[in-house]
Amino acid sequence: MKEIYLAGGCFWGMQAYFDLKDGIINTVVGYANGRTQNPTYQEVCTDTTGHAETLFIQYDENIISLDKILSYFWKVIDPTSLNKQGGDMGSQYRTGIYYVDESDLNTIKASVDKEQNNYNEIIVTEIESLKYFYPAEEYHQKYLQKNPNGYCHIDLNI
Ligand code: MHO
Repeated sequence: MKEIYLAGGCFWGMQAYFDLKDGIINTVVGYANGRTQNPTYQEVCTDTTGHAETLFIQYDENIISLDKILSYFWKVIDPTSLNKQGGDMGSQYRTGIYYVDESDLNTIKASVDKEQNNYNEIIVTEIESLKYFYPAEEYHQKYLQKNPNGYCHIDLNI
């Protein structure tokens, strides 16, 4: 079992999207790589905590590779958009790839380089080691399963 953390805008859409993919064993939405401890959603929404809405993914690498996960990630984000995805704006909606395994870095960098060929503008997706991750409130977990008609900034079927 391996782990990766992805920020791709509103986290409940990211969760609903990746939960549909084979090999994704477990996901948790939360707040990553900010400056405050145990942030609440309300605090993160003030754009002062530095946290990014992030999806924690545990995956079975025998079924899905990190490269494949990243190719799905690129499909649903605009990596050239700074602090904005879909209708949502603010630094919590920046895109990011936060790794826990240093040896994933080559795969991540190669994936970014490949994706850059699809854009004239520079990819601004952050690539950092994971520093903090605080799981979000329970009502945010599997939000779109609980609220099937809820807001979603991405197409879940691609
Ligand atoms: N525009 C959405 C974003 C939610 S997502 C968890 C809302 O305010 O409901 O950031």
